[in-house]
Amino acid sequence: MKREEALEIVKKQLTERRYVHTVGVMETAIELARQYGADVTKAELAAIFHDYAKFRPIEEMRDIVISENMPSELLEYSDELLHAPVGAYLVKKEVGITDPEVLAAISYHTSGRVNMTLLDKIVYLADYIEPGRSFPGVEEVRQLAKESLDSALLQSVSNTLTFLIKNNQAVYPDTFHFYNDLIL
Ligand code: DGI
Ligand code: FE
Ligand code: FE
Ligand code: FE
Repeated sequence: MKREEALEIVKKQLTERRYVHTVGVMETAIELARQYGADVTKAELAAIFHDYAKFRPIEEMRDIVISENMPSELLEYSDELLHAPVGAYLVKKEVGITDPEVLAAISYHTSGRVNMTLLDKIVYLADYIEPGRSFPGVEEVRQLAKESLDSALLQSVSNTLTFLIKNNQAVYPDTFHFYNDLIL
């Protein structure tokens, strides 16, 4: 699928602000893929569709988790987690993207997981450091990304965990597993 076609499809699913974020993730993912030797076309496609389900009604996403036998644990944690695995499902069903590597990168872009592939890592990091992001500590992660993919990821997951704990939010097990995988 051509970039223009993919962007046109995703634009209809998003707010203007979220679309601008998506283009930032796309550009950043392409740069990171070139830098770290990942498949640039797959990185571009996964980045374009990573937030495809971001504005789906929560009830629709919860129903899909149940009907598609996704981990039922997902329903116990923040609703923010749902758009990643549900997005991968909907992108396959509604857009016809079938590449399992692309779908996995979409599915794990919010939580991470153990044994992240290079493509998973690139989409996760691009989502965190794209130029529109202004999290505390994001500039440090941008600098680390120039030197080491895993160092940048460790700093970004660590920032996310700190944020969740400060805000009294539960940590999804895959997020912890991703952190442990990077630090061990
Ligand atoms: O969709 P984006 O805003 O571009 O970014 P994202 O898909 O990385 O989602 C970020 C949100 O997900 C943010 O509000 C924090 C939340 N989140 C990430 N990991 C966890 C989490 N929330 C909980 N409760 N537990 C997690 O492990
Ligand atoms: Fe997201
Ligand atoms: Fe993220
Ligand atoms: Fe995003």
